[in-house]
Amino acid sequence: MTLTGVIAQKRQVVTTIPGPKSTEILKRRSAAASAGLGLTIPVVIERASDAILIDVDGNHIIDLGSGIGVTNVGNAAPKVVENVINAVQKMTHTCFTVAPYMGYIEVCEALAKLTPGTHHKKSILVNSGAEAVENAVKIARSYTKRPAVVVFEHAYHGRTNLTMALTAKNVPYKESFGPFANEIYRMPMPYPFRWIGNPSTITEDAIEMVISKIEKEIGSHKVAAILIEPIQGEGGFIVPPKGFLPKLNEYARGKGILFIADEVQSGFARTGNLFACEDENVVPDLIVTAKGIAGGLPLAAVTGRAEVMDSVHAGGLGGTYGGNPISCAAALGAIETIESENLVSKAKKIGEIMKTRLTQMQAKYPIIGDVRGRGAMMAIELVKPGSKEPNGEAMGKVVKYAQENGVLILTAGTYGNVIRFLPPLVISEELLNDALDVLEAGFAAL
Ligand code: PLZ
Repeated sequence: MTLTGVIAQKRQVVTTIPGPKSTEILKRRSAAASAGLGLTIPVVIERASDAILIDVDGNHIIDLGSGIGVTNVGNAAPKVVENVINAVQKMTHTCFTVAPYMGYIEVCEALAKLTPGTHHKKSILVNSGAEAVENAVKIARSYTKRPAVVVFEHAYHGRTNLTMALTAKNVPYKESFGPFANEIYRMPMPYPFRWIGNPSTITEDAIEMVISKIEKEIGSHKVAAILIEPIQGEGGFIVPPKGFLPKLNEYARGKGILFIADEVQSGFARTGNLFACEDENVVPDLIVTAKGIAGGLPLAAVTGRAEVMDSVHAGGLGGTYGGNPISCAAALGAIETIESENLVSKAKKIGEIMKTRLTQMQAKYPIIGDVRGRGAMMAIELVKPGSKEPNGEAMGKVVKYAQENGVLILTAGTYGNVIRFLPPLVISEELLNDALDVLEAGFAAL
């Protein structure tokens, strides 16, 4: 496949970062685009392929963020590009609820096959993770005829009004944007690194706390859904302790509460399984997917038990662009690539390399308090040495060092002190190790 042209998968820094051209264009960005938009790396990207981003000054930057966990199959993956070109030449839009087309149906069929559980499943397709989460809540309320939704500390579910209410962190996501939707109840999250109780009984203790709060403070008969990220993303790649998700799922089932897995960030081969839930054989009633589903085109989905998905009255679900034909074609290309390139096992391998190297760095640099994650969804939490006090300042310096040396890394965490890694799953071991060398040099330079 040469549709996108081959870009050498090699880091190359040819100017200061940002270079002169980026600096000029960023002035236009400041003048034209809202100051409310964040900025991770001050460069302007002109081209990209696989795990390399090329800026307008010709710097080749290693991408360890995948556009926040989106380009799992690599940037401009050949099969995605080919499918998009073919699709856009056939039609641009009809609106699936006005006049349907094949791609949407094929994506729903693929989701039914790929998501956990062998029961009959159906899907709806929408445009963003937040929109999918909102729809999952609508569907759960419609099916159960109950109002309440249970969410967790450190959760991130989106920036729309309902999903802001579901999201935990105030700044930057919620500050000054209220009032928020009601009937949302936040539960303690077992965050192993920061758990104040006995670490050996964290699962049992956390489950007991959550169940007690649901029963005493809400009433389980009023709860439509328990919504959780199987590995929390923006909250700092918090991996719940073993047993927590299965026990939560079991409790929900016993009470007629729907278990909704938000796999927007953890899904599509990211964690070394197709979905993070599979690690403990958890079968959610509804699963929310986005990001990695379509290799960079906007698409998201809610997939779930047919009787739940069908409980909504006809016309109750929809949207102008949801499941746009171009995005569906991209998704089919991405899914094909995940299978043909064995990206599930590549994610596992990336996880092994990262875990080994990050643990070695932790032994050398005591500001790395914790190394955690699964597969190609790994993170380190930075602290003041000898304590668990968050060290956002060191995080900022390491990230800046990496950027200036041609490596894009993302941050996360309720306390603003987590460096997270979400490399494209097609990244070569050589490129990954080069990026980790830069990271290590960043720690040495502190
Ligand atoms: N659920 C678990 O990770 C998106 C947000 C980036 P959208 N996370 C990245 C930012 O700063 O806005 C996310 C997620 C989980 C839902 C969402 C929301 O997905 O496609 O951004 O709406």
